[in-house]
Amino acid sequence: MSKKKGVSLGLAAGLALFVLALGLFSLQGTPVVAQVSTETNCTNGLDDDKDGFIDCFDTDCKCEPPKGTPCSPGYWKNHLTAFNATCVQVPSPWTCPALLTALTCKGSDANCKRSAAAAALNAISGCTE
Ligand SMILES: [Ca+2]
Ligand SMILES: [Ca+2]
Repeated sequence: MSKKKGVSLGLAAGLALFVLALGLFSLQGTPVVAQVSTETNCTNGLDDDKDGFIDCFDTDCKCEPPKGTPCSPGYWKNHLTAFNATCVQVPSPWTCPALLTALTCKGSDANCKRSAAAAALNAISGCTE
C-alpha cells in the first residue's frame, strides 16, 4: 500500500512539474531558439545576429573607421607644400622634378605615369583624401 502511494505521489509530482514547465513555456510565447547574440562575422555583408545591423554597422563589430582613398595626382599637384616635403624622400629613379612633371603631365596616364607618381608619394606619406 505504502509503495503504491509513493508511486502515485511521484507521478503527481512529476505531472505537477510538467504542467509548471508547460505553463512557463507558454508564458514565454514562441520557444526560444538558440540565437547568435553577436555579429560573428564583420565582413560577410550579413546580419548574423539579426538585430538589424550589418557588419560594421553593428556595434558588436570593432571596425576601423573607413580609410580615405589614396591621394590622387591632382591632390599632390594642388598641395605643393606637402609635395615638396614628401618628394625628397621618394626613392630613385624618381626625383622631385620628375614627380612634378608626371603629376602635371597632360597625356594619358600610361605615358605620363601620374598614378605611379602619386602612388610613390603616398607610399612615403600615407596620404589619403
Ligand atoms: Ca555580418
Ligand atoms: Ca547584427
